[in-house]
Amino acid sequence: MVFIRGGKFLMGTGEGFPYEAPAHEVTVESFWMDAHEVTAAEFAQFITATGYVTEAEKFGWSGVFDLETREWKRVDGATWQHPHGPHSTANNDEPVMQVSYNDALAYAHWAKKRLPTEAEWEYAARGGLAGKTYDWGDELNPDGKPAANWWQGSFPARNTGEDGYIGLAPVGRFAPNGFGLYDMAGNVWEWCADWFDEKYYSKNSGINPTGPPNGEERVMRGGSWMCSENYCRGYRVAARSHATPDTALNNLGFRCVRVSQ
Ligand SMILES: [Ca+2]
Repeated sequence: MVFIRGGKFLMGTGEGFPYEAPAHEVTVESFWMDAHEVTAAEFAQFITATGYVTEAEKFGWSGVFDLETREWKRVDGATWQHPHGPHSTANNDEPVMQVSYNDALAYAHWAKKRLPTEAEWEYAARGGLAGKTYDWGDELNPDGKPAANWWQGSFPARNTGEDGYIGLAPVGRFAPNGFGLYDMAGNVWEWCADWFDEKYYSKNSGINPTGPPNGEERVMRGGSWMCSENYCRGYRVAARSHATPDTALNNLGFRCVRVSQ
């Protein structure tokens, strides 16, 4: 885990989607954060230790974006072990996917950690840079090269894989941000603890905000290998997304935090 020294920062932006505004001052306390997304190997340890059954396994199906047909599908037998469908196998060093918010909470509890608040997540993702579009700066392709695993080309028709990955990447293949955190942009979306409310930024107190008291969907941050310039641009550091707590997909994972190492 990486120590994130608390501080004050400008959360959100007025330059993205309306629910990313207004940019507002937020203070967070110090915490430790997983340097990379929870991997399939780490999740397997949790399953072995506890016998936990994920929601996708209980439902018998999950959401899969099919790279062949370029569309989202409901796929029977898609689980954390078979993230793209029953004929696929999770690689140990890839982020675990097909885990719901509830599954992520169960893992965090077992690991004696918790999910980051949305404010902690964005503070950590900014890596000490202020007011930048990406966690590495303002240029989409610094030095002419993609700095994270996202979708180059027009989603969903064309995927050039200029970053080296048509689909998912193992964790830690791109340079870390200023705090030493890997893949805060792209690869897989990451669950945050908060309920999602698109108007929350104009309501929160600015001191260790923990999100709205209730809601229907949870926050996801960071974007994924499916995010492109013509679509959600979810790899921007202020980008927000959301899903119901039982949602599991093959571009959605998580990482954990805790107050002390
Ligand atoms: Ca890619």
